[in-house]
Amino acid sequence: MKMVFRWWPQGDDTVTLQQIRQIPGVSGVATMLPHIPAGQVWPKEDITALRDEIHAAGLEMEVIESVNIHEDIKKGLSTRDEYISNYITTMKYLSEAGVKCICYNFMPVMDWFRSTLELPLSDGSFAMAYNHDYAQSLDLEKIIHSMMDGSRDMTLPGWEPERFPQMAKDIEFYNSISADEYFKNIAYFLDAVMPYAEEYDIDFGVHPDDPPWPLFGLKKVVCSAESIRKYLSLNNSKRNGLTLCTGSLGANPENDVPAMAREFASMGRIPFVHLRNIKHTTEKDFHESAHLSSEGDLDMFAIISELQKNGFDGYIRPDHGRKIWDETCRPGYGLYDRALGASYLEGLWEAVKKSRG
Ligand code: DNO
Repeated sequence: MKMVFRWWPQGDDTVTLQQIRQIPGVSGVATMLPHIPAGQVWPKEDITALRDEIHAAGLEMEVIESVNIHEDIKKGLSTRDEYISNYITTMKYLSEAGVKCICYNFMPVMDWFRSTLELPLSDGSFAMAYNHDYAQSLDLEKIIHSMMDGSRDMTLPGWEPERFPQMAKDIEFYNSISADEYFKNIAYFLDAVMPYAEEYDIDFGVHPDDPPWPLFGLKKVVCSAESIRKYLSLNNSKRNGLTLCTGSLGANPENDVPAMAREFASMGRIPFVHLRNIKHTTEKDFHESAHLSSEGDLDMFAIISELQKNGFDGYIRPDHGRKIWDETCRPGYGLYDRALGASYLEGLWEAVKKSRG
């Protein structure tokens, strides 16, 4: 297992590589090139410069989160082949720079959604939260405002402003195609890319839909054990794997996250894990919590035990932290609470490992 920490380059992060280097147990970052729009080739020299900057700080760059998928690929348009070919070229350059794992998602139109980015908790910290009735009452303009208002002028992953003008048309398009058609578009992408994932020695981890239920009329593709089985069986390469995001999947209390860790790790299909905890206030309403099992509804000990028992040997990162100690930071991605999370998770990992002999 390698512990990594998400980090944005080019001054788009309040956290520095030097700070990350001092978190015990963290060997590298999960990062990306934020200035390259989805669908374009990532220039080799930009990748090399990023890798060199990270190496100079004493960290590794083995995980990329994310190489985003162009909407034309998701929509299955005739232009997709060019974007797929660009994607494969980017994979080649990343592999030459030492990248071993790519986290991506196949969510239509928008990535994750929260109704509040700074909910005050009783201990004086702030966390991201989701209220289902409120989410359902929003029109597109309000959805965008709701995310942007809490962003503190930093680009939220998946909410890059260049996506906004197209969003209304995209939602309409996705509502007009069937789930089967959408899965065919996914399979087309996977069939094109997986042979190169093998050749370039890169594991792919699709990120679950967050939250894991239909919202704004959009289809959900990775939201339950059954849908994950379906996604993985679209292409049987071992490289076609899952990013087990415990907070995303755990938002649905019907999802048994330790059982998912067991099933998909034993298949060798989990290259990357996002560990975070959430606390439900109703069945569909929740706020994010500190990483500890005792602070939320997810049993981190059980999840880590299942991963270890079933041969998981990939990357883990502490996912979203709360905003604590008056930190000014990107929502969910401050230094302090994620560093506490990393240490807690390292401790759990060691305890499980030693108790198993
Ligand atoms: C949210 C993240 C997601 C994730 C993408 C992967 O905080 O976990 O934005 O990075 O879905 O493509």
